[in-house]
This record gives sequence, structure tokens and C-alpha cells, in this order.
Amino acid sequence: MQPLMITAAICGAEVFRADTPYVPYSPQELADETVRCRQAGATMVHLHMREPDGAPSQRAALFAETVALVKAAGCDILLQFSTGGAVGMTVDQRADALKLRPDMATLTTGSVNFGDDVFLNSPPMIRAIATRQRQFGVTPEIECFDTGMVDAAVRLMREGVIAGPGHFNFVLGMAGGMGGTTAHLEFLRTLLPDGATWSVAGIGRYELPLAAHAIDVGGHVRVGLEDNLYLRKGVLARGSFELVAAVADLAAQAGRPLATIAEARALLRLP
Ligand code: KMH
Ligand code: ZN
Repeated sequence: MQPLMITAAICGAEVFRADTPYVPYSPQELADETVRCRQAGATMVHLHMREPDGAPSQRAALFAETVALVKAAGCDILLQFSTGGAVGMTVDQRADALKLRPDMATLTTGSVNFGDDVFLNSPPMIRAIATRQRQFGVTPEIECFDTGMVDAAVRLMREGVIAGPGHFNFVLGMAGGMGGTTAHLEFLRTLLPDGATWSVAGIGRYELPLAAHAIDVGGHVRVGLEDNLYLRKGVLARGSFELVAAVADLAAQAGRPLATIAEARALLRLP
């Protein structure tokens, strides 16, 4: 089995201080949390930005400041920028920070109901973001909130818009998207191109059970406050690092080693 890659999704765009006091906003807070997650076993950090008042942001200057602080702290971790941003942002807003050439960036290959909103990813929007990723040499992580998004990604591979076999992240258990049971995950796995790598991000109470299942069957895992606030029922995680540590414990119990950064680069076919 491949060594386990853990991605820490440390703030997202929909979690606020009113929900948990532990969500990082400023570049310094985001960098400090990234360092804690690396120390707990994370191989990659999935980054969104926030304005000082907590409003979701995709400003490249904030990404640049955060990355500089992570590097200044001597933290070697793969950097993955969100291109999903927040509901309602334009493609130009969502994709602007690709010019900083992170190791990876997300690419959602379809639209999905998102709470009471729609996370819109029309075919022209998907192609525009994928084209910008190719232009800057940024490897996509294909975000799938529902079945058709896997099929759409495979079609884009056939057309040469994105390179196969790809790295997929299944975001499961969100209201409006695909459910969060192991049956949902096992079905999605049957759709993957040969040789693809995959991880799972369970939303809310699905986070740790799906992580445990992924560890058992050879997949990879994303956890963090973007997806789930609780370490266990009624107990807030004091940061994404506690959720990363919980996954690292599950991996140790299952006898699955954590990937080094070099191993993760090779598994993800990063340049
Ligand atoms: N915040 C969501 C609308 C991504 O990071 O690429 C989109 C999202 C996916 O979080
Ligand atoms: Zn995200």
C-alpha cells in the first residue's frame, strides 16, 4: 500500500469565528496552523485566504504572504491553493493566485448545490481554470462533490484539457452533494482512471470514519476545520492539527506509514 498522504484544509471559506474560535484568518495564523499540521503529520496544506474581518478572499498578496511565512518557519509541506474560493466569486478572482505557482491547486469539475447556494463550475469556467493551471505549471487536484464530476474529469483528460490519470479528492457528505458513506466512496473509486491517486474529505461527522476507511483501502485523506469542526461529538478541535493527529493515530494503528514530502511528490507526479 502507498504511504499515507494527509492534507490539512485549515480554514475554507465558510467557517467563521462564530462557529469556532480556532479557525485561522491572518497570514500569520494560517502559517502557524500549517506548521502545526505538518508537525502532526500533514503532507499538504489546502489554503483559502481571509480578509482581516474574516471575509473569504482569494487575493494573491495574502497567499504570497502566507507562503513566505510558512517557508520562513522552515516548514517543508506541499502547498495547494483553492481555486474554488467562495460561492459567487469570478474565475479571475478564484484563479489569480495561480501565478504564484503553488505545488497544486484544486479544480472542481462540475456544479453542485452548496447549502442554499450553488457552487458554480460551468464547462467554460472549468476549462478556463484548467488552462490557467497548465499555463503556470500547477498540478490540479480534481475535486468531486458528486459522481458526474469524476466522469467530467475523465472526459477532460480524453480531450487533453487536464493530464491523466490525475489525483482526485472526493468531498462527501455535504448537503447538496454526494452522501458520506463508505458505499458512496467505494462506488466513486470504481470510476477512476487506472493509476489515479485519490483522497477523501468527509464533511462533518463523516470526516473521521471516511478517513479510517481510506487508510484501510489504500487511499489518502483530507481533514481540517474547512470540513469539520469536531474532534468527537461535542468537542471542538482546537485547530486542524488535532484532526491531522487523529488521522495519524488511525494510520499508526492500521500499520500504514505516513508519506514523506518526497514520497508525496512522487505519488502525485509533481514536477
Ligand atoms: N468554498 C467552496 C465554495 C475548493 O477549495 O476548491 C469551494 C471549495 C472548493 O472550498
Ligand atoms: Zn477548499
